[in-house]
Amino acid sequence: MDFLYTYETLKLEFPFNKAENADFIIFGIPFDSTTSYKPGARFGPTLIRQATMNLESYILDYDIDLAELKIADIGDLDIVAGNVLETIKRGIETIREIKEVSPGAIPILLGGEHSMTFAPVKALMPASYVVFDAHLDLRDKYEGNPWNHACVARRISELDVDIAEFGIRSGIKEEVDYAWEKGIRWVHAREYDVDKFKQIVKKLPEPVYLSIDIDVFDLSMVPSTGTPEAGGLRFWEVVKALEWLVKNKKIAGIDIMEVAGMELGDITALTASKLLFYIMGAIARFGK
Ligand SMILES: [Mn+2]
Repeated sequence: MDFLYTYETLKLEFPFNKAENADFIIFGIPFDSTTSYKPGARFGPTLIRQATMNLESYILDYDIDLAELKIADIGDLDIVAGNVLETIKRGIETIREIKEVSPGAIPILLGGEHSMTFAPVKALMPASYVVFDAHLDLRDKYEGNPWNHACVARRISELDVDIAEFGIRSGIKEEVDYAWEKGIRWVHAREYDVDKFKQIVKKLPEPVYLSIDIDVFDLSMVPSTGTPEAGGLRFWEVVKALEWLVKNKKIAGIDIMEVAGMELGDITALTASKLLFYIMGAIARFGK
């Protein structure tokens, strides 16, 4: 199967690795043209894949071997540097192709800047959007651009999708007011725990799209990201919430975004790759 806008790149090496009848279809969007602080998210998909080479495919606490799952990696999106909308359009097209080839597959997007999350959400039209992020991303415009990474949750809110945000510790008054008006629930990083996550997410309609901006973690774990913020979450308190999520809600799609970096072995990519393995393992182990 050839996808219109993807090309071969460093691929995750799982034995199954074909799109037809896959359970998980991974693809990258190596795009970072609206990044406002630290650049490098265009290298995220490659760095995450490369970092998985450090990991065992067997997940100890799940007794699951990812090598036995139907995982396909279809490569990276052929992006248009500097052109957010054209790249999003190609992303939407690719997600639609994925669903045609393998209707039961869960697409997993590796970013790339967070603006790209609009593509899978628009293509999949889930009932809810659950995001782990340091930032509210509810600005109407940033630097004059409504498609800036800082506006992605706002654009998604306009699709009539229920939204809940976790691990937040950065935003402006306009965003807080907008969240209040629109009934968007958000939990500050210092107030976050798995019980709060469950209380909010259990009320959300299915299916759920899950977005993880890697900057939700404390910056000591993810120094290479577009806009790092101190005071973030720890690894297991996110994984435990995700286990509950996949057990209790149908998942439409997933992304891991804003992994930047300039060198192989980057800490941020190592964090993201471990999370990617846990997400697939958790769905295989507990998923509904
Ligand atoms: Mn963020």
